[in-house]
Amino acid sequence: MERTLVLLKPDTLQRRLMGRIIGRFEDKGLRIVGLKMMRVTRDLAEKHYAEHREKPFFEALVQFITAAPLVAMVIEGDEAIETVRRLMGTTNPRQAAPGTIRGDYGMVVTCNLVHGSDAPASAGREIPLFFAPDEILEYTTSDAAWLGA
Ligand code: D4T
Repeated sequence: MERTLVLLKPDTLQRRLMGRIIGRFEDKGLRIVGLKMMRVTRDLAEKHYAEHREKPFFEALVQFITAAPLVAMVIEGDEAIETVRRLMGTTNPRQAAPGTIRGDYGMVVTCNLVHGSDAPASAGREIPLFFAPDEILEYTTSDAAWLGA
């Protein structure tokens, strides 16, 4: 069982797509074990996107992610990291496959609706940035036997 950090970025909330996008993860059979709405500070944004600090788009990215509230989630499931990344689609929404979240809802690379950790090491670094241990709930669902969860 794996855990991954998922962010519904500010554009998702501004465009009132939060319910539909959370539904994609639920429909797939993944389990949401942490969820909160928050306004990301500049300090947290810079930590979360530290690997992009030298990139030309870094400042615009930090401005965007701190501009309005977002939803942070911890999602759990077998191979949750890769499964979430597949549901999200590629980084540039214009090139993302139809049927993926970015492919169905996005047009702008900065405003690409969702974030999902890209590897176990990233998930291990990112989850504690956004969640205290007691904000993550241990539970199972009644359909777990049918979903390998
Ligand atoms: P995140 O990290 O948000 O899940 O996105 P990806 O894993 O799919 O893509 P990334 O880390 O390469 O980029 C992080 C973030 O930066 C924005 N971005 C990216 C941008 O504004 N301009 C760009 O040219 C690129 C490559 C989008 C996602």
